[in-house]
Amino acid sequence: MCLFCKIVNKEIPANIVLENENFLAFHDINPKAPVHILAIPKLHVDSFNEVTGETMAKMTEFIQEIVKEVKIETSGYRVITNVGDNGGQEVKHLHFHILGGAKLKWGHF
Ligand code: DGP
Repeated sequence: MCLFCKIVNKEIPANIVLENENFLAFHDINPKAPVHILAIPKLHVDSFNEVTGETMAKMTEFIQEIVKEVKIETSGYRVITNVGDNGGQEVKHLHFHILGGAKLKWGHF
């Protein structure tokens, strides 16, 4: 079972921000910004390459709930999903990084 599936199953602890039937959000263990949350589908999907439009529609609403919950909706934030080697994806379970709480830098190569 993959690392994030273990977090879904509560076999590995995580600092949970929001949870519903289909999705889970928790603080990144190695934050790259003052706010750094990961949003994942509970059902395993390898990456953005495989996700369905149906799941993405629900994921969008879930991420919108998260940014309201942690009060970064108006100050601004960034949503990123890394895919594959060039994208720098380390954990092979689809996750969206939600970064905020400070002015973020841009440019990655
Ligand atoms: P990515 O490089 O896009 O696959 O990002 C994986 C992220 O997952 C990375 O920012 C660190 C985070 N991470 C890795 N292991 C754990 C863990 O056990 N718990 C938590 N909360 N985050 C983790």
